[in-house]
Amino acid sequence: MFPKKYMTLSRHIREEERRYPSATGVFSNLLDHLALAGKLIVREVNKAGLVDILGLTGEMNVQGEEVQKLDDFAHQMMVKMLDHSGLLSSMASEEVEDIIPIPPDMQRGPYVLLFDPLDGSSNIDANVSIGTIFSILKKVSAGEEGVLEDCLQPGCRQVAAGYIIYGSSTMLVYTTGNGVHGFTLDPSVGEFLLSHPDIRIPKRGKIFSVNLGNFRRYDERLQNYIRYLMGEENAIGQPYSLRYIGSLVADFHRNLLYGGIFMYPGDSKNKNGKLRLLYEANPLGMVVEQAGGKISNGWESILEIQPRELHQRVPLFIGSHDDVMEAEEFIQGKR
Ligand code: AHM
Ligand code: MG
Repeated sequence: MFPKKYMTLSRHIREEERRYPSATGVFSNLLDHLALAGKLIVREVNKAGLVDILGLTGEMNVQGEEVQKLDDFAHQMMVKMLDHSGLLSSMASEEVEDIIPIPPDMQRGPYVLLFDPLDGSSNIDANVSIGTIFSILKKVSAGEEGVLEDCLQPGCRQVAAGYIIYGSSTMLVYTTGNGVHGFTLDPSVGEFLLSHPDIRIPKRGKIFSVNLGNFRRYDERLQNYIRYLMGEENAIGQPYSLRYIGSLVADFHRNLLYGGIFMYPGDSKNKNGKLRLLYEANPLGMVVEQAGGKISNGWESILEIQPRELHQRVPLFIGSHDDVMEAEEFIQGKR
């Protein structure tokens, strides 16, 4: 086998696919396209600090083109990279209201792609890590054209999911249901190289991540859980560390590697919290489960929820298995 340190993303996917005689190679192509979109997005993201030099969004740049907002740019880049891949029957993005059809003159394929093109984009100006999240489903409707029904499938039907994090380095983390693998972009050669094979999230962590500013809006059971985490009498015998970046991919990625729980609960103002079922919770849920962790809305696995609409929000508890289980026990009044 090729030495691990030189294992590129493409090669890894192809080697994985070779283990399944029925595999058609479609996945490899799809992930290649996503990786390329990620590289083009990070190229723009890295210029974000140069905004005063290159022009503010909405202004004309030196080439006489309007400078785009980065989340619009990321959205369009994903669409452009994927709509002519021949692999998809439709797409949906957090940035647009309706499903995105494949242009009439393009070939259609058996998959559906749901994505959040640039999650955490409000952090760009502060140079904080942000990311692109993706979820891949099989088309289930009859006919060539992808329809809403194809997008509104429960997360447990995802065939692949992952994210690209634009941080101190750029990483692509993905699963096709056979473990979770992380690749770091080597900018000098423009390749994602396997850096984190078979990621496993610790069974229990020492970190909790939540917007504590909303504490008074949480119901009593959730407040009790948070007090429990901050006390000495909890399962780890010391207060959990609070780590909250406010950028989901970055908060999730850290907790995936170090262990811990990320929460975006519902509260008295927003009953279902803020985060989206299809573009954020489901794909990260597949990743966390494949890494040995857990995802919940407090009552059940989010991956079992039948979505009703594209932009549905869901209370999110995700991370180390024992931590998410404990959160459920508090929320359900069992403790
Ligand atoms: P966005 O889709 O507008 O970028 O919002 C999503 C982000 C997540 O990355 C993050 O977890 C959350 O919003 C933070 O929200 P808050 O500032 O309410 O804590
Ligand atoms: Mg988002």
